[in-house]
Amino acid sequence: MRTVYSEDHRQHDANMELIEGKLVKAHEMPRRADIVLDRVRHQKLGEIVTPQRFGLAPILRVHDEGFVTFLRDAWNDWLKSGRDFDALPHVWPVPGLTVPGRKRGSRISKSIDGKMGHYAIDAGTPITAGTWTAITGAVDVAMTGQKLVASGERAVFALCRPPGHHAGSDFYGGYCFFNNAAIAAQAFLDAGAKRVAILDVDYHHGNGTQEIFYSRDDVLTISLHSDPDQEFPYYLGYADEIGQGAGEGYHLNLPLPWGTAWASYEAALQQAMARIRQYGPDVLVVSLGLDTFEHDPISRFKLTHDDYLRMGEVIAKADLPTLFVFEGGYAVEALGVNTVNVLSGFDQ
Ligand code: Q9C
Ligand code: ZN
Repeated sequence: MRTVYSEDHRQHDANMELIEGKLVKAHEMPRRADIVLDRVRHQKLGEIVTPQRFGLAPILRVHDEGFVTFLRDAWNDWLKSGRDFDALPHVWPVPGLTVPGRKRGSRISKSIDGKMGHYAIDAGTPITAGTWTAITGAVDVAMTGQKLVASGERAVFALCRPPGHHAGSDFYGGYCFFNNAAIAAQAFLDAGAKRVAILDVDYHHGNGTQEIFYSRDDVLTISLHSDPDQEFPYYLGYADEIGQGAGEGYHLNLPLPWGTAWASYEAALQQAMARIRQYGPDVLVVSLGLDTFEHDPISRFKLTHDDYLRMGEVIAKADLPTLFVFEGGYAVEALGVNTVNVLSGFDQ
């Protein structure tokens, strides 16, 4: 399988993140992509392709224009406000801090701090000098993969960084800014696909992807993740979230407890694959997070190196054109092996 990769990711290199109330070194770092690319080369997975440029059009099919403009200008606005370190939000417009009954966004403060609180879901996602270059580059990577799959390749790996699945139509967070997988899924539809399935195997709930397609039946979203009663993003990812309106029944959440190992993970994955078969999509997008690994520093599942080979084999059984989009995974030294195990398990 071919891998799409761009050096642009390197421009997003945060110093610190706020995690569980504490400032620590950022887990989402350039080395994550480097180590995966090294392993792709070492295992001779396939050719490495440089992305084309797509501009803002595919992004605006999924994301709100005000949100896109905010991200484009955020670093400059932050500099102008006199700060020279990474930008993190620190105040949020909870309902008690807004006029009762007024819709979210009816007043967005002109200050960068107010804007960040409006658009961010957490304080763990720094905006840096190179964030805009990296996030538009990540979309180019996903879109280039989408084009290759749409023109007949069986499977492609989009080595996107930063990740995307926590980002929704008008919010960022969980290390994510633009939803690379959702943008690719929309592009498949725009290119003529009737139905797209998104399978999210990242350790965390794919809340952004779910939000973007929640009222629609042309994209089936399925997420296997750590129970939001225990884990980020806490407020979404419960089993009773099934979609609304036309989307009712087209969004499946499979929350699993801390400590989950392959036996129960595989049972949930088989349930997901059965739902995908029943849906009969034209194409499958996999949000490929590797933070389910037993030694991930911020996660609590127990998958092993070999389990990722099996994961790839199980996903291949759907026998669909497949775009893998890289998401989370923070046990950096193991990330290359785990990622390429899924892809080579799939390719067998
Ligand atoms: N234990 C992705 O994997 N911080 N994002 C969690 C609570 C946010 C992870 C802190 C983790 C986001 C793409
Ligand atoms: Zn994750």
